[in-house]
This record gives sequence, C-alpha cells and structure tokens, in this order.
Amino acid sequence: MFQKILIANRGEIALRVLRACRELGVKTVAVHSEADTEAKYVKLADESVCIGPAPSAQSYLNVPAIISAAEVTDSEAIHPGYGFLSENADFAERVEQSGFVFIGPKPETIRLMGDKVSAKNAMKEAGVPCVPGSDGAMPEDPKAIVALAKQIGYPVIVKAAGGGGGRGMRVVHTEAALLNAVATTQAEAQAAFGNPVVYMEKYLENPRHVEIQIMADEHGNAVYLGERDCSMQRRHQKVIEEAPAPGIDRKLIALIGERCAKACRKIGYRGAGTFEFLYERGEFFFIEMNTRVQVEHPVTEFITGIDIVQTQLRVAAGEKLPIKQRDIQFRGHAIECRINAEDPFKFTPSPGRITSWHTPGGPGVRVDSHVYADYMVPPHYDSMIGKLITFGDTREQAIRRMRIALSEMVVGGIKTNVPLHQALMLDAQFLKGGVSIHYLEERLADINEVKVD
Ligand code: MV4
Repeated sequence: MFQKILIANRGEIALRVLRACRELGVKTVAVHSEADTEAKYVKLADESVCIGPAPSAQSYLNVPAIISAAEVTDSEAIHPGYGFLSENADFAERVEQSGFVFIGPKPETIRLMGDKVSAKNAMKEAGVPCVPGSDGAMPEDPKAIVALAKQIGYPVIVKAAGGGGGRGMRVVHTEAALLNAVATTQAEAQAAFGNPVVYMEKYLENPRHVEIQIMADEHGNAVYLGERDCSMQRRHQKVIEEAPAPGIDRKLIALIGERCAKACRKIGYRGAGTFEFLYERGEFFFIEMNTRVQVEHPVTEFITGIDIVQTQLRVAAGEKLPIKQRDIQFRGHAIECRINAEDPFKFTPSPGRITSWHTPGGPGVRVDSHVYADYMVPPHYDSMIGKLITFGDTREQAIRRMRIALSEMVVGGIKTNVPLHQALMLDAQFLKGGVSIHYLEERLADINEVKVD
C-alpha cells in the first residue's frame, strides 16, 4: 500500500478519500484553493498545499500546481475524486509521466471512454447491449444520413462524440429537421469540445437511468457491484439515487452486470467504473461509461458492504481485487439524497455562512459531508454540501429512515433542497418506484404552474 497520497479534489469526496486513507494507514495531502483554506478535509489531512485562487481553472484544474504539490510532499499517488480532472486522460498521463500513480484507469482507457463513439464501439464489440444507431460516427453523405435516420426510425438523437453527461445532443422528430440538426450539433461540438464528430441513436422517449458499478484490478479480474437507479434528476443533475433499481428482474441485472465485468476484462480496465444504461420496456441500452468514482457510490457500499474507495486504493497499489463475484451479496435497499445549497424549488444557488448544522443518525443512516456550523459555502463551486444516505432491509424501511433523517436535519443560514427531498419521500410515484428520467422535471412544472395560478 502507498505511504502517502495526494487528494486532488475538494468537498465531501476529499473527506471520503481521506477517511479511506486513514483506515488503510496511508498519509494524506490535501490540495486546496484560497477559498477552501478553512475546509474540514484540509484541517484533517496530514499535510495541505494551497494550489491557487478560488476559480477552479486556477486551482483544482491547475495541473502543474497539483503535480508540484505531489512532488514537494513526496506523495506516491493521486486520487482525482469526481469532476475536475478525474476523467481527463491528459492529466492521468502527466501524473504517470511525473512518476506518480493515477488512482483510476490507464490514460488510454480514459481516452477510449471519453470519446463516446469509440466507447460505444468498444462496448458493443465486447457484448454490452447498446442503443441502436449509427454504429460509429455519422456518415458524411446527407443522403446516407437521411437513410440512416429512416432505418433507425424517428425520433432520433444526434450526440457529440466529445460530449457526454447531457452536453452536445439534439433530438430530431422529422426528416425535415434532420440535416440542420446534424449541422448545428457538429458546429456546437466543434466549439465546445474541439471535435466535430457526431453520431446518431434511436431516441428513447421515456427511459430510466440505471447504471452498473464495476471494479477491476490489473491482474485481469473484474466484478460488478450491482446497479443504481439515478432517474430522479433535473437538468442532468441527479437528485436521488437508489440501489437496487426497483422492479427490475434480478436475473437481467446479473446478465448485464456479467457483460460489463467481461467487457472490463477484455479492455484491461482498472479501478472503479460505471456503465450508464437507459432502461426501457425491460431492456438495457448502454450509453456511456464513467471512469471515476461517482457521487452516488455510497448506496452501492450499503447494499454490498464493499468499501469502493478503499478498493480503488488497493487496486491502484497493484493488489488483486479482494472479492470474487460469488462472494458479493446484495442485501437490503439504500437511498441517497443529495443535499444542495440552493432554493428547494427554484434551484437558485444559496452559498453563504452555515450558522447551524445538525445531522441525523441512528441505524442505517450515513451522512457524507465536509461542512460544519460556521462553515462558509463558497460561491465558486458545485452547490452540493453533503449526501444523506439511508439503508434498510426493504425499500420501504430505507424510505422511512430517510423521512426521519430529513426531519432531523437542521441547516441554518442558507437555503437547502431538504424540503424538496421531504416532498419526494411522500410522492406517490416515487413510492411506487421506477419513475423515468423526465419525472422530476414534469412534477416540478406542475408545482410551479400551481404557484403561478
Ligand atoms: C439518450 C436519451 C434518450 N435516447 N439517448 C443525457 C445524458 C447523457 N448521458 C445521455 N442522455 C440521454 N441520452 C437516447 N438514445 C436520453 C438522455 C437523457 C438522459 C439520460 C440519463 C439521465 C438523464 C437524462 C435526461 C435527459 C436526457
């Protein structure tokens, strides 16, 4: 195991990585911006280095400053967390070239998955079911584009190869709108990602977002840790995640999970990863792969009992996966509510000083947060200030525990989305389970309509 690692991130995930290090006896270096000097993980880390001013571009995305911090502190490895540089292949390469271990997949794997066309090709090749579409980049010939869309059947969706996570895509309902949509998406993709390549898929109108967590080592072992349902989202920001996904056939999950694990072995994947699927009418369709630890990893930790962040550190240090697929048992149900510093129904950010902070507890309750009373939520970053995760023998018990936990939660001085979560924990459709990716936005539109009238 490493002696010392550098945590190239901020907020709750910096604290989560720090705790995993503590348990493994690994020393930690926190890097932080000028806005995060008072952060909890900075105080708790064995060492800390200020890497620049508040704006991320000058601190958490400042590659030379992060590498220098690793050098001056004699760190052996860098954990990138999520967001920021976590899926930047050039960063992973620079880390390795500078003699450090990047806690994640190989740079070429990140690059393969970062290009959504090559990712889809690789996964299709490896036997992972994909959304029907262009099988690679869009043809050049306009006639071929029109013919392809006709063959796929409208509506279709045009996506940028350099996009992902909801950026650079356009739904097309008619042949009349097709070629303009392709040209516009290409131009936007060039401007946003420096890559004009686009591809086409059948547009699924009312799917769920279900993702499979995998874990792999560099000795050819890979396992799947079940799925998470992340359909409760707004503008591509997940609001609630849960595991298992309600109402999906366990045999189908096992089949898709095995396919994902097999694909990881085939491409030589290393570390934690997530296969994103759309699930509609009993079928799974791969859309993208995330090559990092995800915000919602705790729900999987609850139902499997596996510490995903510790396992990331172990496999990065060259150890074999500590678990075999047959040892992994899925037990109970877990739900995560993301707590954001924002207006609960208008979603405007609400940074500022937290005057009081009381977190819930009790059996099956976990709070992952870096904040505390008197902490100043900086306006420069993501509004997520913590995550509330509950576990129960059944989904109903996890929900009951979440309602109690939310009622115990006190955050003074700023607005949070706790009231939204309280409303959703009583929502009939949520309680039934299996809402689509459009459900929350439609429900919020209803709420706002009532308020206007
Ligand atoms: C889709 C889709 C429907 N059909 N692809 C959006 C984020 C990116 N990861 C892929 N996305 C979608 N791709 C096909 N062929 C609908 C979405 C989508 C979505 C997916 C997951 C979670 C939330 C979403 C919200 C809007 C659209």
